[in-house]
Amino acid sequence: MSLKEDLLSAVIELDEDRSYDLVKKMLDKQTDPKEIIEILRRAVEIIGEKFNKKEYFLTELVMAGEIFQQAAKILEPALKKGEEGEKSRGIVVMGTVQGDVHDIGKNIFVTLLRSAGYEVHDLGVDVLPEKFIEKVKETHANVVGYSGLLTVALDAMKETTQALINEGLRDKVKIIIGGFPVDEMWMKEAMADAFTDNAFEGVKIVNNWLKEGT
Ligand code: B12
Repeated sequence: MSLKEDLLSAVIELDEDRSYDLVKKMLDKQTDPKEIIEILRRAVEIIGEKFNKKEYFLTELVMAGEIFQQAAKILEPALKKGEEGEKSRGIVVMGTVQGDVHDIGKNIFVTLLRSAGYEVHDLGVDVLPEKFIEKVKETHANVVGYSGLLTVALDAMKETTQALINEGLRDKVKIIIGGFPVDEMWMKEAMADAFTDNAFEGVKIVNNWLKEGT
């Protein structure tokens, strides 16, 4: 079995120690950290399928989230390599919107943004619109990112953008939304500027915005 296959099955089997050892081994062998993130993401997806088939339960999903988080911490220095000493490329305020606690995907996006050189203010999960407002004002952010995996997250996204409009901040930021059910309809309803269900793609979108100057 290759290290990649081994890592995929270690995460799916929720074997924490083996998962972290394999991540370290792969880094030692110069595997691209983005490739490792992709394996972790795929493992969580498979765990989700097992959950749907009732082979796994909520505890396993939570554990999968923790393994992902810890593995991402091991990867962060490698992802940041080459960016050291560079000044921030822009400021991003990010959070999983009110009513939603899913954060694995959000954390991937945050990790990738930080490794691409952005200053990211991660507000966590179940974030109220006023928290976004507060942070945007405080940091003079260029970009705001909403994550949401529940259908009800759309309402929270709309409310958050409405709050930005009410505060006169909407024209000062670009808004990107991501998560499981997001699509063009969500983007329009949430009055956002872009959507994606792929964190790597999300970083490209932010790069393009900030190249153009927000
Ligand atoms: C893991 C999981 C959980 C874990 C979350 C752990 C954690 N720390 O996040 C726990 C157990 C807590 C959980 C709870 C619940 N869950 Co849940 N969960 C999942 C599951 C299996 C996987 C989600 C996941 O992490 N995927 C992997 C990540 C990497 O993918 P991702 O989030 O899409 O992120 C990628 C992109 O979307 C993107 N991205 C994400 N955010 C952003 C943001 C931006 C700006 C950008 C650019 C990109 C980006 O980047 C990532 C990589 O490319 C999904 C089913 C599935 N297969 O998706 C259900 C699912 C999302 N959950 C669901 C439900 C219903 C719930 C509960 C209500 C269950 C319950 N009865 O209690 C609660 C809700 C609690 C709440 N208030 O939020 C439903 C949602 C249905 C719906 N449409 O509303 C799903 C779809 C399962 C199902 N089929 O029914 N869940």
